[in-house]
This record gives sequence, C-alpha cells and structure tokens, in this order.
Amino acid sequence: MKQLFIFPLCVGLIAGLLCTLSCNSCQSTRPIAVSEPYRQISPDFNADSAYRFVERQVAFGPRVPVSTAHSECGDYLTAKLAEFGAQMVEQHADVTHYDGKNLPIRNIIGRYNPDNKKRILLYAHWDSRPFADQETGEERQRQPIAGADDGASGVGVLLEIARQLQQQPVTMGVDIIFFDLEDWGQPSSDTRQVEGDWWCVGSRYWSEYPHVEHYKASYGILLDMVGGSNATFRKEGYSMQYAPHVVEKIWSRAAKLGYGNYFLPQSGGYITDDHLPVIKQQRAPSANIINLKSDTPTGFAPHWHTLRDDMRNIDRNTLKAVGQTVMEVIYTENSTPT
Ligand code: AHN
Ligand code: ZN
Repeated sequence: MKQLFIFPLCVGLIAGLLCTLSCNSCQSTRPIAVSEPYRQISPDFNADSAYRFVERQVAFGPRVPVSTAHSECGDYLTAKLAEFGAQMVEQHADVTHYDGKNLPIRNIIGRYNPDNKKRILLYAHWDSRPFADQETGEERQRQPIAGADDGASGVGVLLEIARQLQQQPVTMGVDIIFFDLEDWGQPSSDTRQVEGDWWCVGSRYWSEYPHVEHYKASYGILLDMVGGSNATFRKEGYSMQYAPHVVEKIWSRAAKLGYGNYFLPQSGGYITDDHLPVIKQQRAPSANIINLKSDTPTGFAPHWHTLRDDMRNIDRNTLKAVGQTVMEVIYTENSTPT
C-alpha cells in the first residue's frame, strides 16, 4: 500500500522538475530585458535614386539666379515633384539683394494631402552660391560653385522622399519646398559695410507670404548640406532653441536606425539658415539637419563655398542616413494619431 502512495509522489516530483527546467529554457528565449532589433517603419529610401537627383541638378551647371541653368533646373524640379504626385504651387517674386540689384526668385512647392490640417514641412534651398568666396585667389573666388552638397543634396533627398510618398502614400499632409536664393549672402571678399542680412531671401519671402494664407505646419525639417562624405550632423543652435522636440524626434530615430555616427549627440553652432524665417514667422518650429564640423575654421566641411563642392564629395551613405531618418520621422508620425 505504501508504495502506491510513494509512486505518484515520485512522478509528481519528476514532472515538477521537468516543468521547471523547461520553463527556464522558455524564459531564456522570452524577449523581456533582451534588446530587440529596431524594426524600421518607413519604406526603404533609395540612395542611388537620390544620388541621381543630385547629379542631375549639378549637370545643369551652377543654379545661380538669373541663368539658363537656374531656370532649366527649376523646370526640372517642378516637373519631378509633379511626376511624383505632388500638387504644385510656384512662387515668383522680385526681391532686392545685397548689391542693390533686383532679382527674380522662384520658390517651388509640392503638396501632399493639401486638405489635411496636420502637416509636416520639409525644405531645402535649390539655388547655388554665385561666388566661391572660401576659395584662395580672387579669380577663383568670383566663380560660381557647383553646389552638389550646398543645395543639390538636400533637394535630391527630398525628391527621393517625394518618389517614396507616391509609392507608399501617407494620410498626413506633407509639404516639400525648394527655396530659391538662400545663398547670395554678402561674400567675405566684399569688405563694404552693407546693412542687413542677405541670406535666405526665398524662405524669407515665403515665410511672409506663404502659398496658403495663415499657413502652419506642426513642424519643419530643413536639409542643408546632407550629402558630403563623413558628414556629421550636430544639433544646430536655433533648432535647439526653438524646436528641441523636433531635434529630439530626428536624432532619436537616427539612433534607432543605426545612424548615430552621423547624427551626433552634440551641440553645434547657431547657423543663419532657411529655418530662421520659417521659425520667426511661426510657420513651423523647425530643425536644421546641417553638416557641422568641430575641426574646421569655418565650422562647415572643407568644401563649403569652394569650387570643390562637386559630385566627388557626394556619398550615397550620407544621403541614405539622412533620407531614411527623415522618412522614419514622417512615417512614424503618420501612424501616430493626434
Ligand atoms: C552663414 O554662413 C551665416 N550661413 C550659412 C547658411 C548656408 C549657406 N547654408 C548653406 N549655404
Ligand atoms: Zn552655401
């Protein structure tokens, strides 16, 4: 009789032990504290495609207002955004630049889901600087730059994002603006005391006279010099001052995607750029993604405003890091209800 009691007890003990063992082995595969790889939400940004968009702009020649290259490239950009399904608006205006001359400007605006109140604004400048004033030698300083990085890179990344928005649409509103005449600030070689600030003329015009009355976006992202090899994006001063939450969104997504080597957790200098008028006129709190260096005299990459700012500097890896990060911000936002 005794054995009859002991037997089930033994079976119970063994079963219990087995269960504990197997549960332990279950636990080791349970994804609790173990860090899971981040799953990308956005479609793949195609860096080859972005590269070709940069190359195409540069092939027109320096996009200096008023030149054939400028007007032909403007037509190309409008046609491309339209081809990628954006509803187009162009702004034409006459402005005065620092030398007192009148210049026509052309801001190119592509709208996705124009009726949605919730909007994100993405922008870059499409003009190129008429003088390579960071060059050595007066003759060289008078020549216009190719602007592969300074101008064309940001526009190229945004064209690729537009192409992706057509293939995998979002419900949220997205505006892409290519601003004209960002880069005609007084050259350092011109020592005259000219009153005023002459950068960012196109974005200043738009910020004062937006394409839609009372235009407002939830936030904005400026892409400026986002194609250089070994680019480093430091947290630009005005962006941190006026839009730290936007900086945080971008830098944290970049880190999740593994681009922490481009988007450094460091502060950079204060840069007068297209985001300033946009911020000041309260069109959108904006962050500037801009290649800032801690080891160059200018604070920018060595090719900045020189004749070396051509396709040799453009690195697909940088375009990819920026493009994928911005897309991740957009597509994450789109899946988050407000
Ligand atoms: C200043 O040098 C004050 N701003 C530079 C903004 C810029 C020029 N971005 C590209 N080109
Ligand atoms: Zn420039």
